[in-house]
Amino acid sequence: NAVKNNNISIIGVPLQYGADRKGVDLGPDAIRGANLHERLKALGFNIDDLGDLGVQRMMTVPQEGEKLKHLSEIKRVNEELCDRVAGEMGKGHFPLVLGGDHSIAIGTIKGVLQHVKRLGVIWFDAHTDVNTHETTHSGNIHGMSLAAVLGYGHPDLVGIGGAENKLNPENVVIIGARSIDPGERTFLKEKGIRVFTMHDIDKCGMKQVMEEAIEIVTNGTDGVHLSLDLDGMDPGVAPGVGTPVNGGMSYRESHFAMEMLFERDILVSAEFVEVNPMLDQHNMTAITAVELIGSVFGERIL
Ligand code: B3U
Ligand code: MN
Ligand code: MN
Repeated sequence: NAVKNNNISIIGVPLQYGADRKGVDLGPDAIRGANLHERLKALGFNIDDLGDLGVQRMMTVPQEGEKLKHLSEIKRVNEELCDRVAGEMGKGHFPLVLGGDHSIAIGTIKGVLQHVKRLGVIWFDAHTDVNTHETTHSGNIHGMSLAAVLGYGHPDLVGIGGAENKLNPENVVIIGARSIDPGERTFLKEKGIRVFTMHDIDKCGMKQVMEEAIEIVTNGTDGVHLSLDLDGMDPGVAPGVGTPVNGGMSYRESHFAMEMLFERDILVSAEFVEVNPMLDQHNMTAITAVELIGSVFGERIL
């Protein structure tokens, strides 16, 4: 985990097909460019940057009648990511995955599941990403990745890294949600997934939300993965995202949550996704991402 393990393996995934929008493929470089290495090295970690996975650069047009946009390239990249993450964990390294759109959570989580069978997941997001091929309106796979790792959705997505490897809904929490589709609402209720909406954060405060969340993701598990979509934060501090939603988590709330994760020492892996430099202002969203990463790995004010 983050404290005992001194080796962090950085994997960039310049994928934009899950969002069907250019720019988010530039996320990994923008995050690196905001002094990621220096920051982590200053905290005493050894950094092994594996570079970016190869992704088809051409933005292909979704095929006629193709309900899930760019399914085959997304599947291919995620399978490669799954292997890469599993390989780094096998070496005892902490995988830090940089997106790319949120469809890459499928590859990351399936890779972690190869080593940590009973895995808890904290999903920071304005959305809940539990659409399936049956409920999606957009056809964008980044809105389906959490459902896929729970074992629901298109067989090509569920099958990545083995359909038998999946999360237990009892050990998954979503934090920061404020845009949920009707089909997702049904799914969340049916599977009993705990969602801490912005309403809950306003009502109870981030400290209590995180305490409850940590209890859920650690109960009977052997490790926790953090999947952080930058659109979970308020667009005022993270404007460079494809689907901004007003009323998000503040800079302070988000940092406090990351600091609590470090204090509890529960993470085995993390990913930061949906940074879109083409929509950003002064690289602000990438800088915010790196600052959050700093807090996850132990940066303190004093
Ligand atoms: N739920 C919508 C919107 C969305 C999901 N994730 C993002 N946007 N970033 C969908 O397309 O499934
Ligand atoms: Mn997301
Ligand atoms: Mn989102």
